[in-house]
Amino acid sequence: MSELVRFGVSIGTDLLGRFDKLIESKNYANRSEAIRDLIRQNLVAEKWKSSDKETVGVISLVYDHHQRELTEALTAMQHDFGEGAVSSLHVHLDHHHCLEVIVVRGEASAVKKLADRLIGVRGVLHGGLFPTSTGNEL
Ligand code: NI
Repeated sequence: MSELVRFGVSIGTDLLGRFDKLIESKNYANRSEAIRDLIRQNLVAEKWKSSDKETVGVISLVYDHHQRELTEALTAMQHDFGEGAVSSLHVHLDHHHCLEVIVVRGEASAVKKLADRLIGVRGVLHGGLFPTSTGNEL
């Protein structure tokens, strides 16, 4: 961890009051930790905007595994992504439905493209991409 620096921030009382209520509801121990998280959130968001930076994403898919050739299609797409498809977790939700959670590492644009392809497969009922980070430069 790098050296800590203290700095002053000028902010209106109304805005600060709303911020304090927000961080209290999110159980932050103090303003400093809340502000650090806001900064990190913005840094991660910026990284996802530049297509050539290495990122980590979590893709979730809920699907009906009785849909013909669906599981094969999802598996083939992950194989095509190679080592970038780091790991996956499969949950049998009920007789029909499965939840798959896939951790993906690679350039943001490639991860987004893979997520779109997976979510677009017929029989996928709900899907999402949670953009996160390698943890570097945070
Ligand atoms: Ni299943």
